[in-house]
Amino acid sequence: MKSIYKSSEITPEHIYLSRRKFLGMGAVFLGSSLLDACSSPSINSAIGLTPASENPGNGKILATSTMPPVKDEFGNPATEYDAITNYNNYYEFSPVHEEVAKLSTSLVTSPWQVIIGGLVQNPKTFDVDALKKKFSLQERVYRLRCVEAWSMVIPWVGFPLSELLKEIDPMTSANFVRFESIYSPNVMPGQNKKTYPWPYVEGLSLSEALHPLTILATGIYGKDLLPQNGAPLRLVVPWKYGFKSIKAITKIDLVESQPETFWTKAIPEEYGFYANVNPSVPHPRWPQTTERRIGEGNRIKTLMFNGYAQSVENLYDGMDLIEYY
Ligand SMILES: Nc1nc2c(c(=O)[nH]1)N[C@H]1C(S)=C(S)[C@@H](COP(=O)(O)O)O[C@H]1N2
Ligand SMILES: [Mo]
Repeated sequence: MKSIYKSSEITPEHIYLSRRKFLGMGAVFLGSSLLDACSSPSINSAIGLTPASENPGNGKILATSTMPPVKDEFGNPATEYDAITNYNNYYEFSPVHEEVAKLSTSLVTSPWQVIIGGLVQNPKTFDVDALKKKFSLQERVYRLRCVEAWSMVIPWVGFPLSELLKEIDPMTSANFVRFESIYSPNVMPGQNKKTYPWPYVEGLSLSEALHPLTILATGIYGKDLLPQNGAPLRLVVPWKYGFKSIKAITKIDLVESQPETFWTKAIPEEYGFYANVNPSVPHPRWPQTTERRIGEGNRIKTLMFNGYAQSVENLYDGMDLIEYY
C-alpha cells in the first residue's frame, strides 16, 4: 500500500495527556446500483441532505473502479478505499493503525447476533444478515474525525439507528443507549492487555441515538464492511470524535443513566462522554483546531460538530459544551 500519512504526525489516543473537546451537517446520499440511496427524500430535506441526483460528483477515480467518484456535501472527495481499509483504530487488535487490517482477518463476522434489550418493550436478538434485509440500506458520505486530528471522508452503507430503536420500542424511562463490542480475546490480541476495560463500550443519549444522521453501518463503497472497519455492524455518529463510532457491536441496551464507556473508564481525565467535535476547546497538547485529511497534503480547519452543526446543534440547546465535553 502506498504511504498515506506520516506516522510522526499521529499521536495515538492512548498517549494523549489531556482531555479533549467536542463537535455538522452535511451528509450526502449518493446513488449506487446496489443501494436504495435516494429512497428517503423527506429525510434528506428534513436534515438538509443533498440527494444523489443533485450531487453527481466528478472527483478523482477511487480505488474501487466499479463505484462512481463520491464527494461529501462540501465537495470533499471520499478517501480512497485502500486508505479507509488499511489505516484503522481498533484497540482490540492493535494500537498501531497500519497493523489492524492484517491482524483482523481471523475475526469471523458471519453469522453474527446482536442482542438488544434493557429498558425496551420488545427485547430482541437480531441476526445481522437478517437486519440488512429488513432495513433498506442507504449510502451516507460522512466525514470521520478522529481525536488524533486526522480525518477521512467515508461513503458508508447502513440504516438509521432510529429504525432499529423503533422496532424494540424504548420505555419512557430509557434516556441513554449503551453499545458493547465483541469480547473475544483468543482472536483479539489487544484484549489480553488488562490495562484496558474490555469489552469496548460506547454510549449516546437517546436523542443523539434517534438523530437521523446516526446510523448503523454494514458497509463502505457499496461493499460489506471488512473486519478492520467494524464488520459486520458498527455505529457511525459523524459529529462526534471517531471513538464514539463503536465497531463489531454485539449488544445494545437502553438504559436510564449515562453509561460509563471504554475511554471514560480507561482515561477519565482525557475523555468525556459527549465527545462532540469542537475546535474551540483546545487540547493541552494537541489543539483540535486543524486536522489532516488522510491522502491529502495540507492541514484543514476542523469544523464545529465536524461540519454538521446546522443539523445537530439543537440537541445541545442550553448545554455548556465545555463542561460537557
Ligand atoms: N470496538 C472498537 N470500536 C472502535 C475503536 C476501537 O478501538 N474498538 N476505535 C474507535 C476510533 S478511535 C476510531 S477513530 C474509529 C476508527 O474507525 P475506522 O478504523 O473504521 O476508520 O473507530 C472507533 N471504534
Ligand atoms: Mo479515534
